[in-house]
Formats: sequence, structure tokens, C-alpha cells
Amino acid sequence: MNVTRNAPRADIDEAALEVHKPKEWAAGIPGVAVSLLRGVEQMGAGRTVKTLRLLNQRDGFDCPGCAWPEPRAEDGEHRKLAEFCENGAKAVAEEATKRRVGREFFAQHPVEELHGRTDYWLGQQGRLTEPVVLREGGTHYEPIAWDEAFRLIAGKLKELDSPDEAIFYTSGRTSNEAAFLYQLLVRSFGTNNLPDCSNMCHESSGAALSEAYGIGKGSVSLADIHHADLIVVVGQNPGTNHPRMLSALEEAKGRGAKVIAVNPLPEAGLMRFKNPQNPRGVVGKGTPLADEFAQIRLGGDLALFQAVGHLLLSWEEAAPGTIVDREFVESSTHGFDDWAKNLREIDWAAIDEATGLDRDQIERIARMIAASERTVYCWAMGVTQHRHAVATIQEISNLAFARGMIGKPGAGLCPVRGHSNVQGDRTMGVWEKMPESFLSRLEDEFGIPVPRKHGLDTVDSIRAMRDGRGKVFIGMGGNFAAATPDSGLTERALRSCELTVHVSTKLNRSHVVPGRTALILPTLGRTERDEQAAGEQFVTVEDSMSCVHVSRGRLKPASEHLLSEVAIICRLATELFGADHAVPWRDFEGNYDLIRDRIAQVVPGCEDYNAKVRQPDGFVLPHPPRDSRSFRTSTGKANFTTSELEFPRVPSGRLLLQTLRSHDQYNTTIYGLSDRYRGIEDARRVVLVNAADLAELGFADGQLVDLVSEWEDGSERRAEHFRVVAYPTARRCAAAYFPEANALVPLDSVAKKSNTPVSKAIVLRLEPAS
Ligand SMILES: Nc1nc2c(c(=O)[nH]1)N[C@H]1C(S)=C(S)[C@@H](COP(=O)(O)OP(=O)(O)OC[C@H]3O[C@@H](n4cnc5c(=O)[nH]c(N)nc54)[C@H](O)[C@@H]3O)O[C@H]1N2
Ligand SMILES: Nc1nc2c(c(=O)[nH]1)N[C@H]1C(S)=C(S)[C@@H](COP(=O)(O)OP(=O)(O)OC[C@H]3O[C@@H](n4cnc5c(=O)[nH]c(N)nc54)[C@H](O)[C@@H]3O)O[C@H]1N2
Ligand SMILES: [Mo]
Repeated sequence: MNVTRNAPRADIDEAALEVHKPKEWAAGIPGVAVSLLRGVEQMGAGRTVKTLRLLNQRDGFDCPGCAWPEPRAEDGEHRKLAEFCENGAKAVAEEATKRRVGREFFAQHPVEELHGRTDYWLGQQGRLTEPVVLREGGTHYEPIAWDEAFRLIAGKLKELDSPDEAIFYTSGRTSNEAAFLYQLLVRSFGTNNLPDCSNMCHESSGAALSEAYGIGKGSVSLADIHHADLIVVVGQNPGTNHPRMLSALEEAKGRGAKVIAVNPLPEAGLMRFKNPQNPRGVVGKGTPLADEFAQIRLGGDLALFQAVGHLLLSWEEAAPGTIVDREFVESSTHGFDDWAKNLREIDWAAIDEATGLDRDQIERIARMIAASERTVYCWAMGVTQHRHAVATIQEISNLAFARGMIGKPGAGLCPVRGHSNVQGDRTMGVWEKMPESFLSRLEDEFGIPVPRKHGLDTVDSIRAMRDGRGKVFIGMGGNFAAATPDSGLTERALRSCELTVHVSTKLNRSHVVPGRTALILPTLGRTERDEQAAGEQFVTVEDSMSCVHVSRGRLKPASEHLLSEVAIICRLATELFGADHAVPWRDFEGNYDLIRDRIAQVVPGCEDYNAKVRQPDGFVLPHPPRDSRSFRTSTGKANFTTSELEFPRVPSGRLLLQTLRSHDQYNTTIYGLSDRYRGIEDARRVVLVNAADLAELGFADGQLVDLVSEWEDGSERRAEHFRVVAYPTARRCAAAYFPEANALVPLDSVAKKSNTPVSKAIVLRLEPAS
């Protein structure tokens, strides 16, 4: 059998949309079958077995899917034979595919033709095999030698009037070693312009938690989830985006835990789960997951948690010492009284409007939180991508602090990260505003001047390119053009650059919105063997729970012309700074242990890094609130935060739109057209709307519409030809897929304090299709 030779489908027939009843349960047998099928389709049968066997095992590679952690022996937990999920297998199949994009492909397809293709089509063409360049005025990408590519980039960078005219983006798949060297290159060059995907993702969590407890990361381990008695899952769709989390929830439930799910959509993974790794899982109806499903309105979470806080405080007042953990609050926190005062009186009418929930349910939720001795709060993009995201997360941390749910087993805060190494990239210094302590250590270690002026984040980078202040764009992975908001504007901004460079594994939209000159530099993926002068290398990554461990690719690289990310950075640096630079770039390229020795010197918590990562499960980075209830905040304590109630208002005749992921994509990489759990097949240009709203607005299920977004300044954005799907979402809350709907997100619609694009609350008008 060799189905991998099949050409990818040239055209995607969006008219073939099929809608079934949404699923009420997730995973189980179809999940396993789908993962094997996708693997065989892309990799062939032998390679599928070999690859999946190494996924998330100690001698294998870290899954390039999500950042959910693996079980740790230290915590008394065991890895399963198959420590992966359907969507992890798809992520691997996409990378380990046998399909190839070579020079013939680029000779056949002019860039402007490629621009007309869908993201799905582009991604399905296969792995990039050699460096290519689009020369100024050219119509096609053509091959370029690596050395010439590095000379071209270094030449353009040196021509700039200021290093701040260059922008260096990172996506969260980059290894710790590559991330550390990348930020070193960028800072040696003289700028802190290091935007990353995190700016669009969990930046709000980082901003909120740093103020609240002194570190921007979650405080729980996998064992804490297993031993919690209550898990609150807010604004997250784990069945699709973190499927292995379902096993953790199931295990906790097996021990008697309760689950509260807060979401405008009845996501299959939140309702029931069939664990394919568990004999009970594949038969019967599976495990019911959510004990309480709160079908909240988009952006209503701050209101919900303020109402819960209000109830807890009023019960505490009636029976002092029964709800609030006085000991913890008095010894370790700051600002409790102000918080309590703020929530003493609340506007129930506003809470009703914001949440759309009935008060009995809010009270039931508050009772569960009051009764719990070990609560874990998990959240993801449904919380972080709102204007008031930081305040919402701080309201969640207020509840945790009031009940003393920090730094004790089975309890804590758990922002569930996206990209598999997005957290590690930050730890390694990929951030436009790293603290002084890090920058001065970096300076001392290498004896180079390190700039202190804060750099540009993602949204500000787009503004800089739009305004002609950003002239060279370099992307270490990711798909900047498709992942960012305001697609039309962002595309023009990228096209106005003098040079765009993308270090990528696969073709994507960013390659077809080129600057005046453009380069695509193909790189090794996670799954592939990395041979350097000192022999075969491994890299390290950090998961969502601060565990740092080894990832070692084993497959033969997709092409003999690929360079590792580390090698690309080192060779560019050598071209840019000369062979006698203070940083030994050549040595770093040959032996990654030498990079790790420097990480050990510069990055807090990474002392003795080479030895610690070689321990069987790696090591866990220090986390003061979790480890010792100590808080490196401005007050030296865990801070309660007082916030005004805020929620998005929807003008009459309008809907509020969220943009989200289908079951068959990894961010901008589209695996297929099956949003299986939601019962939507063969289409991506769909908009999910509650049937009652459709009736009220005068639209019909299945109708073809244009989506028009309305922004505060009177501007409108349009995305054409979407099919309406009547769907049981919360009233007046619509949903469409990312990235097709990104054109609707105004660049200036950002979260306060984190500058994260508001991708989950867009004021939307439907119009019959033009
Ligand atoms: N297979 C797969 N895995 C992935 C990814 C992928 O694309 N595919 N992406 C990775 C990345 S980078 C990330 S960041 C994560 C993303 O993981 P998620 O955050 O689960 O991703 P989204 O699809 O954006 O889903 C947002 C969820 O929040 C809900 N929601 C939206 N707005 C609100 C709100 O206002 N309140 C509440 N309570 N809920 C709301 C939506 O209905 C939806 O269930 O997944 C990671 N894992
Ligand atoms: N409207 C809307 N917009 C959003 C979101 C949303 O929910 N709604 N979510 C936001 C979130 S949470 C995120 S994290 C961002 C994601 O933004 P990005 O991280 O920029 O986007 P990805 O789609 O993950 O990037 C995919 C590309 O990465 C490259 N790639 C894959 N593996 C590797 C590798 O190992 N090395 C290198 N060098 N390249 C590799 C491939 O070429 C692939 O095409 O999007 C954000 N944008
Ligand atoms: Mo993300």
C-alpha cells in the first residue's frame, strides 16, 4: 500500500459542506482510527508505526502538538505505551509526511498563483527541501545556496539605519537551544524586537499572573490535576486542543473529583470522554466529564467569577472562617480587603446580561468552589483573547488566593499552553521586554552590549511595518501572515518590507505575501535526526507545567539540504558578526552541549542544565508560589486585584463572534476538513449561530452570508461567502474558524495590559452573500 503518493486535493470543494448532530463525547475508537489513517496517508505504514512509537517516550521526541506534560516517575506516575493522542499523531504526520516541495514546484507555480490557494492546499504540498529566494521584481521563488542566502540577509540587516528596523518573530515550536541562540543573535545585533506567538496566545496569563503571584507560569503539576477534587475548565476545548488532558480529567474523576466547564459551546471533550488507552474507554458511553456545564456568553467570565467571589464572601461573612483561608490570606497575600469591598455589592442585572447564566447555576458553582479542598483552575484562549482578559485571570487568581489554593498538592492555577515549547522559548529570553536581571547576565556571560529599550510585540510589529519603521522581517517558524489579526492590513505591512525571511518546515501563507525580496529557509522538524560536527544532537523543551526535558528526533531528514534551526542561526550570526565575534557561533553549531552550558550560566533555574536534562524525566524549573508559597511581586505577597466589571456589549441586530480551532487543524496548518466533534464536515468557511438568533435576524440555516465586523472607530472589515450553520452556541455568540476569520479582527482591538488581539469578541453583522 502506498497511498502517500496520492496528490493532495487540488481544490477544496467548500460547497460539499455536511452537517451532522454534534458529538457528545470525545476520543475513543474513532480517534485512534483517524490518527492511524492520517499517519499512513502522509507517511506510509512502516514509518507511521516507527514514528508513533517514539512520540513522547523518553528516548524519542516531544510531540510537536500541544504543551500538555507527560507523566513523571518522580511524581509516582507512569508513561503509557502510547503517550499521544489523535491530534498529536496528526501533527507528527504533517511533519513526517513523504510529500515534498522542491524547485520544480516553485518553477511551476508563480507566487501570485500560490497566493490564491487556501491555507489547506499550501500546507498539504509537503515538506520544503531547499532554500529558495524571490528576487526583487521576480515572479517565482528559485533555488539559492545557503551561503548566498546568509550573505543576502546579513547584507540587508547591515544596511538598516537602526537595528530596531528589523523584526525577529518566533513561534512556539523552536527548541530551547535555538531560542536561546536566536535571542542572543537578535540582542547582539542591537534590538529587543522579539515578538512571538505568545503575544497572541497566553500573554494575558503571563501579565496577570506576574502581577498576582510574581511569575507568569502555571503552578500545578500533572499529579496536582490527578489529585484535585475540583477542576474548573474555562474557555478551553481540550478534546481537540489538549486531548491528553482528558485522560488526566478522567483519572481525577475516577478519584471522585468534580469538573466545572465554562464555555459558550457544549464542546464534546467537556461533556463525555472515551479513553482509547483504557479498556473501559472504548465501549459504552464513556465517562461523563462536566458535572456542571455553564454555557456562558463570550466575555462573560469576569462577571461570573466576580459573582462567585461575591457569594463566597457573603457566606464567609455569615459564618466567619468557613470559606476564606484566613491563615493564608493574612500571612501571604495583599489587597484582600479592597477586593472584598469591591465585591460586597454587585450589579446582578449586569451579571445576568454578561453571563447569560441563571443565578441558581452560579450559586451551584460557587457552592462547589466553597466546598472544594483542592481546586485547580485551567484556562486557555477563551479567556486570554478578550479585552479584559488580564482582569478575568486575576479574578480567577483572587478566588484561588481567598481559598488558599496555591502551593499545596492538588490545587493551583493552570493556564494550559498551546505550542509545545512556547513556554520554554520565553524562559530562554524570547520576549520583547525581558527583565534587567536576564539582560545583564547575558551581557556579562558573553561580554557583548545588550540593548535595554523594550522591543516590539506582535501587534506593534505590524504597526511598525505598516508605517515603514519595520523593514526586515525574519520568522523563526510560525505563520505570521495568517496567525495575526486584520489579515488585509497585515499582508500589506509584510509586502512593504524590504526583506522577509521564513525559517519553516512547510509551505504557508507567509511565504506568499513576500517582502520586496523574500527567502524561505527549510529546517529540520522535531521528528528528524540532527547530525552535527560532534555527532547526533538532541534539543530540550519545556512543557506547560515547567518540566524541561530532552527531545531527540530519529527519522531521516526530509531532505539532505535541510539545516537545523541552531545551524541556521549560527551561520547567519557568523555572516553578520564575522568569525571573530565574542560568541563562539561555530562551536555552538557543532555541539549543542556548549549552548546548554551557557544556558546554565544565564537562565535562572537552569544551573547544571546539561546534567539535569539528562535525568530520565528531565527536571522541573523552580516556581516560588508552588514550591514555597513565596511571591516575588511588588508587595512580596500574592496580590488580590480589584477590577471593575467589564464585558463586551452587543448592539442590537448584531452578534459577537469568536474565532476558534476546528478538530482538524493546528493553528494555521489545516490537516483536513473534518470538525468531527462538532459534526461539521468538508467546509471551513462556516459561521456557527444559535438557531433562535438566526430566526430573529432573519437568516436561514445553510444560507450563504458575508461576515462584516464593526469596530469602534466606525471601520468595517469583511470576509465573504460563509455558510451559516445553526448550532447550539450561547445566544448572540457566533463562532468561525481561525485563520479564515482573522480578516475580521481589527488590529487595534487588543487586550488591556497584554496587547493580545481580541480574537474571541468581534462585533459581527451578517449580510446575505454578495
Ligand atoms: N489539535 C490542535 N491542538 C492545539 C492547537 C491546534 O490548533 N490544534 N493549538 C495549540 C495552541 S497554540 C493553543 S493556544 C491551544 C488553544 O486551545 P483552546 O483555547 O482550547 O483553543 P480554541 O479553539 O481557540 O478554543 C477556545 C475555547 O474557548 C471557548 N471560548 C471562547 N470564548 C470564550 C469566552 O469568552 N468564555 C469562555 N468561558 N469560553 C470561551 C470556545 O468555545 C472554545 O471551546 O491549543 C494548542 N493545541
Ligand atoms: N483569530 C485568531 N487568531 C489567532 C488565534 C485565534 O484563536 N484566533 N490563536 C493565536 C495563537 S494561540 C497562536 S499560538 C498563534 C499561532 O501562530 P504561529 O505559531 O505563527 O502559527 P502556526 O500555524 O503554529 O505556524 C505554523 C508554521 O510553522 C512552521 N513550522 C512547523 N514546525 C516547525 C519547526 O519545527 N520549526 C520551524 N522553524 N518551523 C516550523 C510551518 O512552516 C508551519 O506552516 O496564532 C494566533 N492567532
Ligand atoms: Mo497558542
